[in-house]
This record gives sequence, C-alpha cells and structure tokens, in this order.
Amino acid sequence: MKSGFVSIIGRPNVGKSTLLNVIIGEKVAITSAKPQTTRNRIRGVYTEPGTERDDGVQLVFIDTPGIARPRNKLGAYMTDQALTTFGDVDIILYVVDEKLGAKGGDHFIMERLEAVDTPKVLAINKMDTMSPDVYRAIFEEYEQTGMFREIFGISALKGENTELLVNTLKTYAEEGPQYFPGGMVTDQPERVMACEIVREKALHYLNEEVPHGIAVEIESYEEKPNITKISAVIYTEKKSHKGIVIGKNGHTLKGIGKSAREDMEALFGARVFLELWVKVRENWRDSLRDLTALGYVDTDR
Ligand SMILES: Nc1nc2c(ncn2[C@@H]2O[C@H](COP(=O)(O)OP(=O)(O)OP(=O)(O)O)[C@@H](O)[C@H]2O)c(=O)[nH]1
Ligand SMILES: [Mg+2]
Repeated sequence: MKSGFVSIIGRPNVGKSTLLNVIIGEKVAITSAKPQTTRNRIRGVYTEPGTERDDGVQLVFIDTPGIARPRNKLGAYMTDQALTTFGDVDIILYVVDEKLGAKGGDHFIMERLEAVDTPKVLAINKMDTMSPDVYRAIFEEYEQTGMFREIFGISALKGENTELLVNTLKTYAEEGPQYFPGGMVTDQPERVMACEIVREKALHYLNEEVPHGIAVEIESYEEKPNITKISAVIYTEKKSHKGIVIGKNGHTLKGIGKSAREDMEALFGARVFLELWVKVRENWRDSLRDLTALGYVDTDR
C-alpha cells in the first residue's frame, strides 16, 4: 500500500471544502458562499484498492479553516487548525482563486509556506470564472516564486481537472500503512455531521454577522429502528440574533430545519425527526469555556 496525508489550505472562501467533496465523491465538508465556513480540520479519505499489478493508494485529505487574521478566540483556533498541519503532512495543497496579494493574507500564508520543507502543490481554483488572461497572470505570478512542485488550474465546482490533480498527488504517496478502512470516507461521527449540516443551512438562511456567531450542539441523538431522533440547539452570540434565527412566525428556523433534515436523511439513509432550539450564549466566540464545550479546542494534538 502507498499512502500519504495532504493538507488543503488557503484563504477563506477559495473553495477548499468544495474541492475536498469533489475528490472524495461525497459531501464530507459543508460549504457556503460566506467566508469562514469550515471551523475544524476535516479528514476525507480517498482510497484506491490495489490490484494484482498495482499497489493500492490511500490519500488522507485534511480540509482546514481559511487562514485569516483572527478577530476572536474562535478565529485564532481556526487559523491555528490550518497552520499546524504544515509540518505534519506529506503534501500541502494551497488553493487560491486570485492574484497574489489581491486580498490581505496571501503574503502571510506564503511566508509560512516558505518556512516549511513540505512539498507544495498549487491549485488555482474557480477557473470557470476566469478569462484565460487572468488565469495566466495568476499562474505566472505563483510560478515565479519557485515554491510549488506543480501548479494546476481547476474548477472544484465543475469537477474540472480535479482527477488530474489527484493523479499527481498520488505520485507523492509513499510505501506506508492504510490508515482507514476502504469504505470509510471521513472520520467524523454522525453527530458531528448533523451539527455541521444545521450550521450550513443557518449560513445559507442568515446574513451579515449573524451566521458567523452561530454554533450548533446536539442535545440528544436517538437511533430507533425506523427513525433517528435528533434534538439540536442553535446558539447565537447576541440576544438580538435569536429572533433573527427564529424569523417571523418561526419561518427562518423552519426553513433551516427542513433543509437540514432532508440532507441528514440522504446522508444517513434513514428517516430523521429533527427538533431545533435557539439559545443565546453571549460572546461565546471569545470564551474559552464555551469554545471547549462546543468542540473548538484542540483534542487530537
Ligand atoms: N464558480 C466557482 N465557484 C466555486 C468553485 N469552488 C468553490 N466555489 C464556491 O466558492 C464558495 C466557497 O466554497 P467553499 O468550498 O465553502 O470554500 P472554503 O475555501 O472551504 O471556505 P472556508 O471554509 O470559509 O475557508 C462556495 O459558494 C462555492 O460554491 C469553483 O470552482 N467555481
Ligand atoms: Mg471550507
């Protein structure tokens, strides 16, 4: 068996989680049009069984939160989740969607990348939105840095060139153990996936600063023979946000609940009864105690 770890890193909203999902062929990470969607490291496992002639390959991809200047303790945790993978993986896959320096943060990331010996591969994503001239300008700029073993233009959304990217990453895998069983696509438990699905729908239904202050916690999770009963709490960081999440006549909360339930039923292959509550947890993003309770502390290091 050949195996390797690949960390997917970059600024917020460049399409890292969308890329992970297309590589794995299943939705293991939530995505949204709003930046700072991913908050934890998410492992997605790509396995190709061996044949009589070829070795099998397993690539463990680690999707990470977008690297940005932290504004609170949650932000610091998120950026740390990404940066601490740099020295621990076999390949760093840096995803960009604009010219170097178009947004603050790229130079910071490049400096950090330069400081580690880990091989780096660049993916210029969202090619479907770029003219060939724009693409070429981005390509040349990054190529001149001499930091990347390979540079790919891809569209994660359309699945363009992603197979070629994976085939190249496979060549970096080395003789090693199979870390996860063949059929396993992620190590996230269903409870965690359920929280993430609710958060994704909240990101979709809510605007401005409200969705970024949302956290979701499972209160009870009961698997019965023909239905899974899930009760979850949506926390807001301000009192005024609670009413916004509920919406007029409970409309917003109903919408979040309905679409979350539909996604859970598809993912778990079971009927789901989902109950959602909204509670206030003031300024939880800056409270170490709340962050610990909500799973935003490092446990696997
Ligand atoms: N047009 C286009 N949009 C894309 C592409 N890849 C991702 N997107 C969109 O970009 C937005 C952000 O995608 P995500 O996958 O959530 O981005 P991310 O890098 O994981 O973001 P964070 O988790 O916030 O760091 C979503 O609206 C995606 O649909 C692409 O190849 N083309
Ligand atoms: Mg993401």
